[in-house]
Amino acid sequence: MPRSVWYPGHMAKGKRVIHEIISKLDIVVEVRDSRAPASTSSPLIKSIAKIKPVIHVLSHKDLADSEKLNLWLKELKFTYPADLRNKSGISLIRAALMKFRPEHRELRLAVVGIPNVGKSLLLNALINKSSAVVGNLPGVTKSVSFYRNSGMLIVDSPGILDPHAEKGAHLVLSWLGCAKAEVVGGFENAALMLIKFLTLKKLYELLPVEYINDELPELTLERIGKKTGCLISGGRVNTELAGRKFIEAFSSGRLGPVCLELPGEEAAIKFGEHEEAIDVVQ
Ligand SMILES: Nc1nc2c(ncn2[C@@H]2O[C@H](COP(=O)(O)OP(=O)(O)OP(=O)(O)O)[C@@H](O)[C@H]2O)c(=O)[nH]1
Ligand SMILES: [Mg+2]
Repeated sequence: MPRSVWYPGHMAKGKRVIHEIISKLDIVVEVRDSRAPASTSSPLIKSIAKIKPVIHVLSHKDLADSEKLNLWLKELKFTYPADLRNKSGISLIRAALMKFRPEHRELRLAVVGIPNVGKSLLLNALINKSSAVVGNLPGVTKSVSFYRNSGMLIVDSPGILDPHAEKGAHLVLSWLGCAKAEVVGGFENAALMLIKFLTLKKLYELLPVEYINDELPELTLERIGKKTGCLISGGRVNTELAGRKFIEAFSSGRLGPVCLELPGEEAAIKFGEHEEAIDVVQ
């Protein structure tokens, strides 16, 4: 099966439009997720940073392991952690942005990032209005749109992924709800890889069962399935549903705070053995 990723037309178009309007902006805000500050970086940000000032917002601070997040904050420049649901961190971000406002007009900025990191929620907080649509699925914003208030003209943009990224990068994103699980072989596969990852990192507290078999993630998923009522006839476990429930609990923070990677680490995960599971999802 050919190697492919989730890269629907609205992402390609969004990328093109951002590049078209970039020269008219004063600054760009990149949103990443505090739980994986490297894996959730935007594939566009390096080229944008060559031509415009950029500040970085690390969303989901409320769901991140605070000690590990602090290591990232020491490492990264122009970076602001935020709990966007509670609007904590917004005044510092606004103050940092307003330094780039020209005297004669409002500040023009764009919010960019991969899917589901909180771009639209940040935009709403900055303009003090619930104008942009927010939703807990990747791919809610499908086009570039403009919003205005509080001395700012802000461009919201669709979440854009790197179509050439490693499979491991997409796995991490699927655990956080930033990429579709179908791309990495479905929820069962994404969950098995997450169990494997958490076991390798000895993050047992994030696994919602007591007995964990280090060698057999399938057994752990089965136990999770039994515990969460994912049973089918004959007392067997619906492993796809169990995987879905586990991934949803993990990504929503119900299993506890987490930071999947540390500064200096190359990537959160590199598993090559399931390459054949990759497929196109539109
Ligand atoms: N707990 C928590 N949830 C957040 C935070 N930021 C965003 N969310 C949630 O993440 C989900 C995605 O938020 P959006 O603002 O729609 O994300 P987006 O980046 O615009 O997503 P796309 O338009 O799909 O690319 C929503 O359910 C938000 O409530 C945060 O700091 N903490
Ligand atoms: Mg959005």
